[in-house]
Amino acid sequence: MTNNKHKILVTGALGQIGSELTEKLREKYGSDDVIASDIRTDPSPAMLDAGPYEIIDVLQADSIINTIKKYGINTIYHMSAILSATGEKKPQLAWNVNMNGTYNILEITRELELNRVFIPSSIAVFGPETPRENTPQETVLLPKTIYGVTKVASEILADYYVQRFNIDVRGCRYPGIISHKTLPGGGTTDYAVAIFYEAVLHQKYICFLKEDTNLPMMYMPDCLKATLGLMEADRYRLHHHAGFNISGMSFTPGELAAEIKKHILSFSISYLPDERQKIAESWPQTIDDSAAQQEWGWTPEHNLASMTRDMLDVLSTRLEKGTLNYR
Ligand code: AKB
Repeated sequence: MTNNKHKILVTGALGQIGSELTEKLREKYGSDDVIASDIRTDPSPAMLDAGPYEIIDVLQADSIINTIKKYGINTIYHMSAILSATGEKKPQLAWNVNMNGTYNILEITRELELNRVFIPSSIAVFGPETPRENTPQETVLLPKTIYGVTKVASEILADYYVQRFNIDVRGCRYPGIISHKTLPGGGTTDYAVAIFYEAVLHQKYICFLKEDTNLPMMYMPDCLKATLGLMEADRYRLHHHAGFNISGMSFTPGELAAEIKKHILSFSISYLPDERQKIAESWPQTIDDSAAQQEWGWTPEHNLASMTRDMLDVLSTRLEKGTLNYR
């Protein structure tokens, strides 16, 4: 980076990943140097206490520019997005937010000569024509969801900005992310979070995917490790930019339920697949992340057993204290 002091803007900072990423970045770079932003006008008192918060609609370039100038921002983590399931209900909204929001961020990065920008991608870039086992870094990208279409287009656009304008854009293809601080919203992999809350609260869960639907997943600590690891990597070691495959673990709802049952003996699961099943079936089952390993040293720390233990410990403690809020 040209300017050594990090001044960071996080868009989508009230979302599942954005909220924990903001916290992590504040631990690392200091609260005042990490500006949280979201379109929502109702940040929690905790978020407001923790550091600067700005209301930003990523479709309004002017408000992004004003915030960047106000705080002297030089790095952006662009976490706002409409995910796969919501995208299928509102394709026009998904295109608008995901494409025009990303375009605004890239253009502003170019115009204002910012140091670096993170634009996440997703396993949704893949489609049924892609090899589903050990999905390679370079492969067929023919998604069947509008979310996937916008993520493929964003990866290509980001690469264009890297080649054409020498901008430092980075991003990885997130799998389903499992976490216990902020609930996910509108994704196909969201069952893998909901199941834990239902297990702790009611000891049963009705899953919207079939029992044997194997998908790539990752625990939040690994998601944050990957995001920061990629952003801190030496630019000259990177041959890829905005679309690194990253792998954590893969499991089916049946396997996750069996793991939860080891801790909660009375837990039971039933299956009522809905329209998200088709999306899940178009995605890979396991991911080859050797490019991320080689170019910036990526390795995950959590597996199904350690993630399940941790999720249940945290949520059970919260239930005991009366602080478990769910829907
Ligand atoms: C979704 O399910 O849409 C997201 C994703 C895999 O990007 N969690």
